[in-house]
Amino acid sequence: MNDQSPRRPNVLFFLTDDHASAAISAYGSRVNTTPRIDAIAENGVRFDRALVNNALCTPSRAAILTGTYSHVNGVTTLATPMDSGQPTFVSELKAAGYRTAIFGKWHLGHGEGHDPQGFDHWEIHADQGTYTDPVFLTADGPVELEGYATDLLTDRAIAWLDEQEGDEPWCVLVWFKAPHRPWVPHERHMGLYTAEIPLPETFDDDYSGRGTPAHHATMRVAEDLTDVDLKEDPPEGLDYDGLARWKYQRYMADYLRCVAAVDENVGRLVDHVAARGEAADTLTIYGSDQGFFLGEHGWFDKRFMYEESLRMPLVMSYPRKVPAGRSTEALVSNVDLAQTILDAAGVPAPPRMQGISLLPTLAGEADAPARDSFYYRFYEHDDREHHVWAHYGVRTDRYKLIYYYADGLGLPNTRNTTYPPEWELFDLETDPQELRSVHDDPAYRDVRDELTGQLAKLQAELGDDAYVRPSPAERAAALGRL
Ligand code: SGN
Ligand code: CA
Repeated sequence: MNDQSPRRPNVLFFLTDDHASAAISAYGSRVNTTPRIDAIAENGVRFDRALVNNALCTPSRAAILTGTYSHVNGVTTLATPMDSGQPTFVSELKAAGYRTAIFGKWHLGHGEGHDPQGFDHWEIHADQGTYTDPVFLTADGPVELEGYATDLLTDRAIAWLDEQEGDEPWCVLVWFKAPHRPWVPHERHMGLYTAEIPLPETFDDDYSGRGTPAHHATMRVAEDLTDVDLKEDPPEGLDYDGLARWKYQRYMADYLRCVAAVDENVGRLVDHVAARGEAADTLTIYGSDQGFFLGEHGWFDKRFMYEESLRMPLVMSYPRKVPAGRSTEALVSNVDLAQTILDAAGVPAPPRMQGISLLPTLAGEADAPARDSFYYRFYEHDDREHHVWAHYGVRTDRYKLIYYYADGLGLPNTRNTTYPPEWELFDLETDPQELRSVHDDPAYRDVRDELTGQLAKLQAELGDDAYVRPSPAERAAALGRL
């Protein structure tokens, strides 16, 4: 291949589990540095408003792979495995001659109809996976490996790349379990983050400006972290605030150590691709399946449509076609990634895909297509673990409207109760931390009415139905698992 001829890019796609942009220095982290993730942004584009359609692992991964919203791909909750026969960017790339592989967290179900399809090769964690001595499920059965999962996945991806012969481009997904709960660091990182980690400004939030769901959720650093998360006993005699602060330090130190291992391994793989002489023609993507609360509002976990969990970190580079060193505030989405990758590869996207290719935005085109409003829906209602209520909503450049629709789509909730629906409206310009809903403020009546209309319009455009009920299979799955 001569250097002038356009080459279809390789795709190197890192996805982490629960990595908030507040723990990435390219996004201005106050708590850590991530030089190798930052380097991807420096060589390409940092997306400052990349939003997920449903801030939970399984649904977000299904949206990323299929380029569709949850009501289209059928993966609404953690308990709804994906029909993996539906078209994904990977299956389309493979059909177009790419060599394709995935290493790491899949979390979209196992067995016939749910195992990865469209991949030449797959080695995946069972469900959530483990940090140490992981078992990888493969087409030939389970394989037990000794070591630290973040390192091992990278080793396996490098080995697979080096086994490939021929000139066709490749697409490798390296989807880390880290830094998901219970945050188990490698020994080599235990010396990091021993100094005090600064608290986020909203750590002592009392939820007074929000509706019932924020009060009701059980994901408080002070109350809901367990022994497995904390790994040591707190000192005696701490009051509520003292205990909250001690737990925050414990939680964050391990979380950031897990991130340090990710950052190193991102670097290792990026360096390996460069050593293979493929840096210029590789589309490198780093993202996370959702954001995460790192003590903001006193919380860990995600699920809510609030900014910290709604926003995924997303940086991409593709030196042959994408100028270095830019950032964008365009409202982009996890649903856009499939079409972006296919566009870069010159492979047509199946018409059912519902996103927007980000390639024009990446290339810095002035008239790049963009959305002016974004649709979110979280389906698990009052789940057993964190008790977040089901909700949907719309986010625009300035505002966010959230509707907690309360009936759980007929899904069970653990307290066997229903709640009256509630609304929240945030003005992100005057209240970026979302501390005061202005839904009932007469000054915002017009904004509220406009957004309510916008929400209905988005649901109609995307084919979602506010009142749709789950299928019998979905309901059975939820009854068994939620
Ligand atoms: C586990 C975690 C939860 C987390 C879900 C979903 N608990 O159940 O805290 O919200 O996963 O996470 S744990 O104690 O078992 O770790 S997701 O990333 O898969 O959506
Ligand atoms: Ca996740």
